[in-house]
Amino acid sequence: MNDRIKILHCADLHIGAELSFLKNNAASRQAEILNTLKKITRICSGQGIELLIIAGDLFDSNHIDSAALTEVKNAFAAIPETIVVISAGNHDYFAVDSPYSDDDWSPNVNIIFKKYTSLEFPDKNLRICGSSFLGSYQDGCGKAIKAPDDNMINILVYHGELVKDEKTGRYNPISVKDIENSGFDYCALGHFHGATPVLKAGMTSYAYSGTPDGSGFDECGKKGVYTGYVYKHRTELAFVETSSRTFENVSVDITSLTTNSKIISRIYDTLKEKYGEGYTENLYRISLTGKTPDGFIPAVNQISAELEEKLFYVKVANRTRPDIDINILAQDFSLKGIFVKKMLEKINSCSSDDEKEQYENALYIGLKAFDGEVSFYEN
Ligand SMILES: [Mn+2]
Repeated sequence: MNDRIKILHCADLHIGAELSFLKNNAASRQAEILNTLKKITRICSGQGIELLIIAGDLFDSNHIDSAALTEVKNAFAAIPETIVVISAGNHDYFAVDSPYSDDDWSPNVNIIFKKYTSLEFPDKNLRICGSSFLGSYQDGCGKAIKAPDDNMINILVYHGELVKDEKTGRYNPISVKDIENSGFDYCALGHFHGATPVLKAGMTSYAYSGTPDGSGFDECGKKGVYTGYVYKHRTELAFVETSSRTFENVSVDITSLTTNSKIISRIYDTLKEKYGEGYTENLYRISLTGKTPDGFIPAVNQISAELEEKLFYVKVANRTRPDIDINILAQDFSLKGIFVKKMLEKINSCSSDDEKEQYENALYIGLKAFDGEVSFYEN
């Protein structure tokens, strides 16, 4: 009898997301994300994965381009030995007009089309319970999340938010208590795009695999999937990177640099050091920080344009401060002095860091205005 099952757990690929912020690169990034699914199915065939779990939001919506949909179906049809289980997430929730209602998915594909249901694969000694979204929001499954107490390997495939108290979430909430009481051997979770380690509550292991390939600057760093074995009451799973390139927020201190070309070299040096030889392939949001000599403003548009010749995607923002003593300025009996004094009062009464940063920006842009140097697109 099978005492373990070899799985690959992924979720939240969001195939078909528009990614319009990437402008000219949006279409190629969409193609890369589709390609990452093929990479995943190649891992399945190459490593003899018995069960491929997709824990929701495979698609970004139910209106998926038919060519992309065909490619997805073909990718699963190409791994007939692997059982594929797909749950529908809040983005690709199950409905009569969703791609999951099509009747031409290959026989190895099992789509969960209920809020909660179970599937059995007796020859693998495997039971899978799954939960799919039937709309954009969904109450949790609570006490229904329960595996029979038997010798089968019991796996839960669940798209939803992990919460402290299941009454608080709108996205099919599940609590650690629910997991602890569930009796499953592994809970494969989807919805949060950052991977968690494989955690344990009671006898049940659980993890978010996160998205296999990022699609925004809120999803920085390496992305991937979990692969390995699920046994009765334990797992042996490892995180495998699948991202084709990464999103990175990077701060570059340009204190004491006074030309745009020196700033550009500093940026390249920083990226090379942090991300190694392949650094040009990533997507960067770069913040210039530090103090600049009074009167010098880095030309972010020019810097961006030059960086774009080498980097796949880059956006540069100026967060530097002029190297001036603001408290001395505030004592000045001039309109400028009064402005600085008033702004410092505002800054000191701010209740949050975000608010403080906004007023600080206003202060420095205001100071530049006194010198007549503010351009329309100040950032
Ligand atoms: Mn989701």
